[in-house]
Formats: sequence, C-alpha cells, structure tokens
Amino acid sequence: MGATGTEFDAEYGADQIQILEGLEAVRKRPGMYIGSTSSRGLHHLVYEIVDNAVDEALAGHCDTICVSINPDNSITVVDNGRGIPVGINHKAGLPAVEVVFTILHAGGKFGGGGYKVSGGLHGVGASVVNALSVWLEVEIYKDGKIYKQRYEKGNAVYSLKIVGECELEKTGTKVTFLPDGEIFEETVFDYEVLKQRFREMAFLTKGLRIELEDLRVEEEKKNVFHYEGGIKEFVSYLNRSKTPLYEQIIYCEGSKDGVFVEVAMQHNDSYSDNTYGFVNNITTPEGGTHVMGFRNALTKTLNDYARKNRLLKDNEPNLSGEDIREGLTAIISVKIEDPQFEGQTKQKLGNSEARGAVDNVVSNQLEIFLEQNPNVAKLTVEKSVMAQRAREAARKARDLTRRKSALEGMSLPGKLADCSDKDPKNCEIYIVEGDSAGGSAKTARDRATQAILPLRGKILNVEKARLDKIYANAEIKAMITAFGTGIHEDFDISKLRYHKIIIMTDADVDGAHISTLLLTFLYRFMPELIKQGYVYLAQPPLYKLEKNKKVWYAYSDEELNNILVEVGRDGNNKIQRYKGLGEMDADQLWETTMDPEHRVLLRVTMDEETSSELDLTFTTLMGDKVEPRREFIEENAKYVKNLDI
Ligand code: 28F
Repeated sequence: MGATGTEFDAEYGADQIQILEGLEAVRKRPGMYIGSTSSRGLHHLVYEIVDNAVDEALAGHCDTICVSINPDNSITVVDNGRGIPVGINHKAGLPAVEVVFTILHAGGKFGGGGYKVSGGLHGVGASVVNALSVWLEVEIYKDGKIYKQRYEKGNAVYSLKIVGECELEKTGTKVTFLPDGEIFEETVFDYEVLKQRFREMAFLTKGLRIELEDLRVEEEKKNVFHYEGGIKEFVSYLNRSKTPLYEQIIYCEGSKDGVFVEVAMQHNDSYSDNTYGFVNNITTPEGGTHVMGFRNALTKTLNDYARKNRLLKDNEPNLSGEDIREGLTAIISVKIEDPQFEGQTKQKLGNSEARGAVDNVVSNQLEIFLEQNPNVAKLTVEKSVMAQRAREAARKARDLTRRKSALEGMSLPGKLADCSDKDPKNCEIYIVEGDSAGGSAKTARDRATQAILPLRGKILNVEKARLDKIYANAEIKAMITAFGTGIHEDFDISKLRYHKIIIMTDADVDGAHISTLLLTFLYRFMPELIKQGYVYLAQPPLYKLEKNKKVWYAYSDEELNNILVEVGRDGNNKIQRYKGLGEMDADQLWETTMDPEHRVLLRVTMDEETSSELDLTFTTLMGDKVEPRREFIEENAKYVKNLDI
C-alpha cells in the first residue's frame, strides 16, 4: 500500500526527470561530492548517514546510534530520533523522506532554518550516499507505524509504504545501503577506521552513545562509545599515556554571534603542543580562526594572571604563546551554521566570528578558573617560564651553528658515507642502527645512489627532552645536516638531499623501539618529510632457510611456514634466525634488504584526519607506561603501508 496516496503519484512524472538528472550528476563525478572514490570516500558514505543521525542528537531528540557492518559489506545505521518526516513536502510534491534521499542538497534546500549542523566539507547528505549505492533502504518508525522505501542507484523502486506496526513509543530512522562497486575502487570497510571516527564523534557529542559492530567476521567485533564528559574525556584519553601536570581538566563552554564554543585542556609533562580544532565535529588539521581565538585568549589570560599575582615580575618579559602551550593537550570544538573552509586542502576555518567567539568564551571562563585554582595557575606559569628559558638556550645554540656553517660552509657529518649522485631524486639515505651494521651497509651499498648514516645505540627521545638538549645531540645534528633541509623556521624541503630516507634497524623489539624514536623525531621536527612520503622503513628478513645449496629468506613466521610447506619439512633444512643486521654479511644485507630490485620497503604515512590518533601512536610508545607500549609494538604495522612487492 502506498502511504502517500494516489493523487500524489499522478504528479510524479515531471518532477522525477529533474531528480534523476540531479543524482546522475553525482554518479558521473562522485569525487565532487565525497572527495574521492578511494577507501576514504567509501568510509565517507557512512559518515554522511551518521552525521544526519548526529544532527538529530544535537537537536536533542536522539541519544543512541548503532552502526553495523553487515556480512555482505552493506552498512546499517539506526537512530532513536523522531524519524525523518514522512508527510508530503509541498515544494517537491514528495514525502519529505524521499526528498532527503533523492534530491541533491536536500538538507540545505529543504531543511528550513538550518536544521543541519554536523558535517562540513562534504556535508551533502543522504542523497549522495543513495546515488552511489547499488541499493539503499530506509525505514522510519513513527506513530506506531513502520514506513519503508527502497532505492537502486538513487531511484525509488516503489513509493514510500507502510510495512508494519511498532510500539507507539518507538521512533527513529534506519538506513541500510550497499556501496556501488562500479563507483568505488575499494568496497571493503575497515573496522578500525570507522572505530576511530566514531570514538571521536562520541567524544565531540557528549552524552551520545554510538555502537559499532562487525557482523562479517566469525568472532563478532563490537565497540560502544559513550562519554558523558564529552571533550573533557577526550583530553583525558589523549593524555592517557602521559603524566598530567595537574588533576583538573580546564573546560569552557558558551555561545557568541551564533557560534557555539567548547574547549577542554590539560597540560602534561611532555614538550609538544597537541591542540586539535574541530568545526561541526570535523577536524581542522590546518587550524583557522577558532584556533587563533583560543591561542590569543590563552596567552593573554595567563600573562594577565601571572602579572597580577606577581608570578611574573615587572622586568620579566611576557610568556609567549608557544611557551604556554608546551605540553598542552587541548580540544577546541565549535559549532557554526555556515562554516567557510579555506586553504589548499579546505581544512582551515575562515569565519571571523569564530575567532571572537572562542576568544571571548575562553578569556572570561579561564580567568575565573585560574582565580579559583591557583595551584593550576602556578604550575602552568612555572612550566611556561621553564619553556621560555629552554627556548632561549636553544635559540642561542641554533644561532651558533648557523653562524658556524655560514663561516665554514655546510660540512656533512663525518660518519656519513655519502653517495656520488647529487640528484636528490635518485638518492637514498639509510639510517642504520649501530656501527657494525653501518659497516656492512657501507660495503653492501650501491655507492652511486645509496648513502649510509650509522647512528650509535639509542637515539634521544625528543618527547622527553627540551629543545636545547635536542639541538645539542650529536645523532640528531648528524641527521639534520645530512638531510640538508634545515629545521624549524629554516626548514626548506626543496633542499632535501635524498628522496628516500630509509630507517634500517634490527627486526626485534629494540629495533622497533629505535625506529619509533627516529620516527618521533621526524614527526615532531620535520613532519613534511613524512607527509610528502619521503620516509621509509627497511624490512630485513627474520629467517634464512638453506636446503640443498638453495637459499630462501622469510620476512615473517608465516612466510617461513609457507616456504617450509613448499620445500618439505625434513632433516635437510637449515634454518637461521637473524637476531640483528650485524649477523648478515654485506652480500646478504644487499640481497635481502638494500637491493632496490628485491627489497621490501614500507612507506611511513600519516592521515591528517586522524592526527590525534597518529600523535598517540607515537606518544604511546614513548611514554613510561609499559602496557600501551607493548600494544603499540604489536600493532606497529598500522601506520605503515606496503610499498614495493
Ligand atoms: C540512520 C540515519 O538520518 N536520522 C534523521 C531526522 C529527523 C528529522 C529530519 C532526520 C525536515 C524536513 C528535512 C523529524 N521531525 N538517521 C537519520 N532523523 N531529518 S534525518 O528532518 C529532515 C528535515 O526535511 C526531523 C521533525 N523535524 C526533523
């Protein structure tokens, strides 16, 4: 039975043509609507549907959202909101739900009074998901009835109909869709990717419960995210493997000029600034006006407090923003009607009213917080003063090296065995742990294109050292001069001397630790190298198998087993487990790990959209707590993508 009546069906024709054209455009140029048709675009479909449910939660009508990855790789999203309206929308002559799913930009055009809040860059809604799905079904629970409509590639298969009854109290919306393999390069959902995003969404929407389950696997996976404390709990979570400087999480909340502002922050004993901005629940890796407003308010308010309470004397200079943010973890979340994104990647908030709103809310409430919590104020000022001193010492050390290199010319580190080719595109530098492995690598290498820089033992953990100490460290200085890019405000990627920076360490836990220390240094001091894909991990083999004068190398236990199955398990197998690079002679090292024709390299990548998690990946390992570190090493492969082979 058609729930909408026959008089309405008669008008269907003319409108339908236009609608089809609308969604056809989405199928023709999907990238325009969801960014890309890669795995990222695929996951974006889920966020579009969940965003609509989050909007219903923000409107105060929904407190639970359940997401399932079904065995056929379709996705089901259910909320307990009011249910999308089923009555006829008179502008379109269709039930509102059909408008939502079949007309492009339905949210904006028909929403009336800015109903939509969440979603930013690609917040174009349900019709886009519908257009890019083989099929999509929507069910609405409302007034004791279950309404349903099915679409295929965006086209309604039948008019909205009532398919059953439910309890009067039960309301909500359920959407199930199967992404179209003709559109997407990747159609398999990654549980971990969805999990990270929903955890973040739950942190950003306090009180909202988001459940995620994977029904594709034998052993069902399930996570529930629900944080009554919202972004306060987000800050605790980000600081979970660090030591906080004080117990309290500073929290400010308020509205100004139509901008809703929420800020949570806490200092820890590290030296980096971990400030994350969000606009309508979307991360802004490049910051923008909301982050500028926050920084301004924090710097001004803390300096004012310090002067007023004589923690800074009249003859002492103001604390800089950078000094105050040393070791700070902060979340700045704004909700704004019409966000304008700027910059090359459209990830930087441009709305000027957001700057004033955040500045105002934070200034007022932080001042009160500091008055009421003088211990927190004192610890923060003291830490900032220390940072200021260290920064001054570091600047002097840098100036000294700068002057030196201007006088003496750039001299490369003595330990570096450079390559003869001078075109960076052809050149690689192997950063090798230990002098003995460094020696083998020097013998093994292709002198034309491969440079070797041996490092002695453990390198400095930059998460736990101040700038002056970092710049004075011999291993770090050697890397900086070898790369040629300079550092800090002098960093210039066009001066990079090698287009592959390859970290080569033993295939054991110590080696993994050293790799991570090196990656942490690169991530904190030269993130562009990682962003632009210049950083790699070499993969030395774990085993050598000899049999009847033939040799095999295995890079994992699984691979060894596969080889053994092939050659047969008998007394003629000679298996050697490599404990370190030093156990290989130069020929073996070349053959297994350095020969561009045969080696395996992993490229290190960072996903800006999950930067808070990436940062965590590094800091977890570097922190003092043992458990998260073990987890990290086990999951180590997560942040590297297979490159060759
Ligand atoms: C599984 C995905 O999409 N949930 C949604 C609502 C509720 C309303 C709504 C949505 C009004 C006219 C556009 C209900 N009652 N979950 C969802 N829940 N959309 S989407 O309204 C849409 C606009 O057309 C809703 C009163 N007002 C709004």
